[in-house]
Amino acid sequence: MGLAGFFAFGRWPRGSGTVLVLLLVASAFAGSALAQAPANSAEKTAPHETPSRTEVAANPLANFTDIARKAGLTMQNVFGGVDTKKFIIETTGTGVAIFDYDNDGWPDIFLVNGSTLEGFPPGKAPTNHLYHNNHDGTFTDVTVEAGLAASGWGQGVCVGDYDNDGWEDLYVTYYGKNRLYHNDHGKFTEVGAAAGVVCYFAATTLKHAFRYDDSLDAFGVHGIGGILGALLTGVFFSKELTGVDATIGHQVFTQLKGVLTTVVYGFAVSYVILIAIDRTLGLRVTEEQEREGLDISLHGESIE
Ligand SMILES: [Ca+2]
Ligand SMILES: [Ca+2]
Repeated sequence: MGLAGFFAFGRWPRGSGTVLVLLLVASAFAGSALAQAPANSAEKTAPHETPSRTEVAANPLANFTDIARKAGLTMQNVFGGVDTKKFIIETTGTGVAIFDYDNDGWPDIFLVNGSTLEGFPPGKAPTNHLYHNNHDGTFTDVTVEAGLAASGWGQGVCVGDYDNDGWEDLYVTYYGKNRLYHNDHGKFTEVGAAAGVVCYFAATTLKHAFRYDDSLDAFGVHGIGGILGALLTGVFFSKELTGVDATIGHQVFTQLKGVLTTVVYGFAVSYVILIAIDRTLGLRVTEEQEREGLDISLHGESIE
């Protein structure tokens, strides 16, 4: 009978106080004995006993100490509110890549950073950070020299030598525009930016300057962007990747010939199609659609 069973009897007989004390003492010993019994039993039968906290503290399986500041890893990771977070974007966190960006045989550290809903004054926003391994357990922040001082809602990063030149490149994902960095002997260049800037220029300034209207900005984004991409393919040409024994200059010239051929072919075929449509369905949209612009009237899109 346990203590609960004893107290359930209600009124106790006269003189039962002594009995109660004895039973309490007995129960305490019994409880102690019962508590010990399974442990003793398990000690004999279980091949791998779970160590107690005291034993773990005395013989730690792993012992990690935060040496980040001592090692020079002093960046502050910013990601949304410090005390409270309102939106999912504030909770997704960033990423890290440990890779040998300068090919010296020692792994370096690239840390992605985020932002806050309030934002920061110009030039004050937190950036990603690249730390160079000093070969002695310490690191040096080389973010600016390496060309990686970018801000935004960074989400993650992956490493890969996409052009097979022996230097590992970076792809950083964002809530917003992702960034592809080409590693040129330890100096990074964002190659994705070139395409974005040129296409934006073509779809806005060029479009207004030449007073043409093409739905979905086919010429500015796909035409100009495609030409740039074709030419940059020659710039980032690699013998190791293609197996073709040629120089970058030769490959750029080859790409240029391909671009010119495509432009001439595209112009000729488009002209034939335009003539055919003009004589059958009619080429022009309504005056109202023309006034509003094809991007908005046909697709509801615009670039400001
Ligand atoms: Ca290194
Ligand atoms: Ca590379």
